[in-house]
Amino acid sequence: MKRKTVLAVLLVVLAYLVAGARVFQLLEQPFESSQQTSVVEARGAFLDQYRCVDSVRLDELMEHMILAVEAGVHPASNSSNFTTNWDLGSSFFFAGTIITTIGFGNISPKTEGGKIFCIVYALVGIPMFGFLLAGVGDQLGSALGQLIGKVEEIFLRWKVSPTIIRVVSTLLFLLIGCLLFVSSPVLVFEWMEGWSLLDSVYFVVITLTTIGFGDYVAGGDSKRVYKVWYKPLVWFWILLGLAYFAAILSMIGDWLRVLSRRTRTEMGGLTAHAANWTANITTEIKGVRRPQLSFEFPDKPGQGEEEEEGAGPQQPPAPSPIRPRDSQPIDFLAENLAFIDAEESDRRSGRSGRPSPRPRVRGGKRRGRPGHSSEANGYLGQLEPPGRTRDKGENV
Ligand code: Q6F
Repeated sequence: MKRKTVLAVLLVVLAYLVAGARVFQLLEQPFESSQQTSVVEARGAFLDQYRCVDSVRLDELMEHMILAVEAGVHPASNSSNFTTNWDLGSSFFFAGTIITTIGFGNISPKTEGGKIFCIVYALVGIPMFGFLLAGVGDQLGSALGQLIGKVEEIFLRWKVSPTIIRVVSTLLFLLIGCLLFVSSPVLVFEWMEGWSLLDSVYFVVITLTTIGFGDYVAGGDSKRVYKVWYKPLVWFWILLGLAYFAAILSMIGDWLRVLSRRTRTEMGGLTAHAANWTANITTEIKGVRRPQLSFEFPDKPGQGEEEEEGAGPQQPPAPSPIRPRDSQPIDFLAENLAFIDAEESDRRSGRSGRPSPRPRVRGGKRRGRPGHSSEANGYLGQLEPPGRTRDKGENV
């Protein structure tokens, strides 16, 4: 990616961060103040009711309780109903939050040995899990692809236009995936955890994006007795759901890239730069495209970055002429999909104007979480909406 582009994207991300910060502040700060007031009131009421209690002693006790909670011990429980955070099931769960990079943080190592082992465990486990996820994504992609492929065949027999088939396939991919990995788990969580609908959806998204706040943890309520099948089911859901969400996030990334390409082209239609853009953007997108799962290294270690700065005009993507968004929404959607497709097949067939037919690995550095980088990015590419991956010829 050119340095100028990086700066532009940096600015957009900064603006996004500031805007997000402002919104969160407006939403959360009033609630926080009300909590603050209520806790001060409760303390006052307690001291009023039990006048023999020394307020300094009370504060000391509360400090102690807070420390206990931070150390993962529930201060309210007496020694008879003491529950450990580190039984085998919980430790297994903890290991899972490491290698998936979800990192809920509801339990974390407090000892030096635990922290050191955690470092080593993560460095080996995260790539290993990425490898597994790539395989799962691959299988899931072909399973979903087969299903949707049947629908596509029916549509083809009806002589429905490829454009509509493409849009329908993408929508089906979204719909089936959401049913399997969002809606039904949400119902299960509402039932098993007693969470509200919002809390359940929030948990699903925060978990499968691997953000993992840890404010809600499925299977983490020590006061509940869970069914034996529940935690294994959550594990299974995590495995498949992570692969699905990775594909969704990658798809949204594709859309954003197309959007930025369009915006730039439309804004600059009158400037002298216009002619260069297709070439530039093509290069950029190719640079950022997710690499296929590959353990090969780039031909030469240092190759890349700078050479693209001077890259001459490249073949523009064949379909998707850029014109203002005056067309129907479905056309707009299909055009963008077609554009992404063109990029994809361009890249696959090596029509990139680059000597090396191999996708470069450096694209793997983007997209946030470490677990989703490098070869793990392969799984982003494995599970894709049908019609985009399978070259049927009739789709473009
Ligand atoms: C679980 C558990 C949760 C909390 C430490 C995420 C893997 C399912 C537990 C699960 C077990 C014990 C999730 C599995 C991953 N949950 N106890 O297995 O006191 O909170 S604790 Cl949600 Cl990555």
